[in-house]
Amino acid sequence: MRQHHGTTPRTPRVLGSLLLLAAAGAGTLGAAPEARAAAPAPLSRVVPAPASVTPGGTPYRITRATGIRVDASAEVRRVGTYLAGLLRPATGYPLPVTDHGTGGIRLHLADGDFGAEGYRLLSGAGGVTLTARTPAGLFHGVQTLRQLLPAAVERKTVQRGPWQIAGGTVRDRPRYAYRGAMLDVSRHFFTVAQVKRYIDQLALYKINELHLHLSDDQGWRIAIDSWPRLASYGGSTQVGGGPGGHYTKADYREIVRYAASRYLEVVPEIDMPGHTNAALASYARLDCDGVAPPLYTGTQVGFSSLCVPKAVTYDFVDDVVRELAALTPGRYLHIGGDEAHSTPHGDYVTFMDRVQPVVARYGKTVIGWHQLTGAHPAEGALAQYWGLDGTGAAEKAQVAEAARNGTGLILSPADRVYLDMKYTKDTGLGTRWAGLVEVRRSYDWNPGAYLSGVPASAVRGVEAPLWSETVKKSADIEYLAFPRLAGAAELGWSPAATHGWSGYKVRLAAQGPRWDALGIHYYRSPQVPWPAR
Ligand code: NGO
Repeated sequence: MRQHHGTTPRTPRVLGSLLLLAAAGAGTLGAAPEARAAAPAPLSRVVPAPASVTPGGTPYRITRATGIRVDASAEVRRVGTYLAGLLRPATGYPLPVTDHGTGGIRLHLADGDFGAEGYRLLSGAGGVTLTARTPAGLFHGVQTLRQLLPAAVERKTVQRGPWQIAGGTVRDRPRYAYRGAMLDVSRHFFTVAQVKRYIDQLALYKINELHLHLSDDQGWRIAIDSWPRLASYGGSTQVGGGPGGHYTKADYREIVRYAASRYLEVVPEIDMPGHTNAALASYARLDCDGVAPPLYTGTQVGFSSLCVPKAVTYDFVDDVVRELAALTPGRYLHIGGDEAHSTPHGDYVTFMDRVQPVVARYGKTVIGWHQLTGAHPAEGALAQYWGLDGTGAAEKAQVAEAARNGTGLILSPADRVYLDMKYTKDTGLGTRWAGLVEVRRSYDWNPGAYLSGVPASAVRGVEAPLWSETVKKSADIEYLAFPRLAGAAELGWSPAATHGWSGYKVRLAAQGPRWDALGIHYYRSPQVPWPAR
């Protein structure tokens, strides 16, 4: 049967009820068949789970006549235009964005108890109103609205409706301000287009921080004008010996701009003093012995170090941090600090004592991997915990003590939210040094109570890192990220009271058809009751 393209059906009435039923709700004539059309998704069927849902009343139905009404503000209009862009291809409706009229979908800024990123969604027969204090809140509300529509709304060609949103109210705001995902663009390089694709996927789950791991032993990925060989030579390969690549400053600004248009802040990371072979290979004068090592395309860690006693090391750090800070409208600059196994501990502490003030001088807040807590974390610094259940008690205690002394924590426990861990022993991609991490294990933990001795207020959020030793293309990113990324997003956004695997797995299952429609290549975990394809 020819696919119906969402216009008014003109011929099928004579063909009998069967055909009418098939076209149910596709156009404006089919009043009777609509009774058979799928009921709208319940307001609670959203990932991350909303803070509160009050269902009730008549659904709103998006039709050819629906308009998107925005406040007279350029930024609200941009969010409205983004929403229209999401809905137009599959609905085939014009969905004009206007600042007048009544009904339809309204995006509205107002004071209220929304916080910096919260929103309220009110849905009824007459329309849907999203209200927030900030455009970011409206944007997150748009993601909720999007998930309440049938998965087919994500397709790029006209689909059958009806496009209904259940009646009622959603009141929502995040548990944590920091909800991140990290992409390692060093072990394998990813193009601007690939990063943008991932940004769009992150936005669907209200992730608001994109951490880019821009340098490591295998590749330096960001142009630094004062040290040009970092990118031109240090970026010229990757794990396995491929061509690598790097972002020009224009490329990088484009990533930052695109991320901002999806309300994500980019957190750039230059990993130091270890994980620096690409830099050491590019400039012999950075090496303690003045001899540049060859480029590295393997996957060992812990063998490289900047030369802590040399003055040129701090010229290098100053130049890199200054140029990177100038490209960064965001608050943070990540200085790595993990696995500095070839840096003597005293040197490590000296290095961090010198480098953290450089970050501050250029107006940024330090983030470091949690080994930073073994030095002297600067005031206001955040430490990113990447240990696992088996991490030694002394190391955990050190992190907890830093947290009690004011260091904020971002939680990325490797045996929960490292997206590069294999799901099962048969997963073709990824590694298993932190164990096998199936979807349930990834979801079922509480960031607020994860590390003992840590005050709840020290936990600033959750981040899901994706290291790319085995990850070469977007389909690889997606297979490892989905479904686990959605769980990490929920841990970051949803109140602890909403947490529960039995409810989550049902909401997660409903994302499957959406990922299919979006062309996201995901792992169909047997733990999740996916609808049949
Ligand atoms: C570790 C290591 C990375 C690896 C990753 C692989 C951290 C913070 N340092 O995490 O270099 O790529 O594991 O899972």
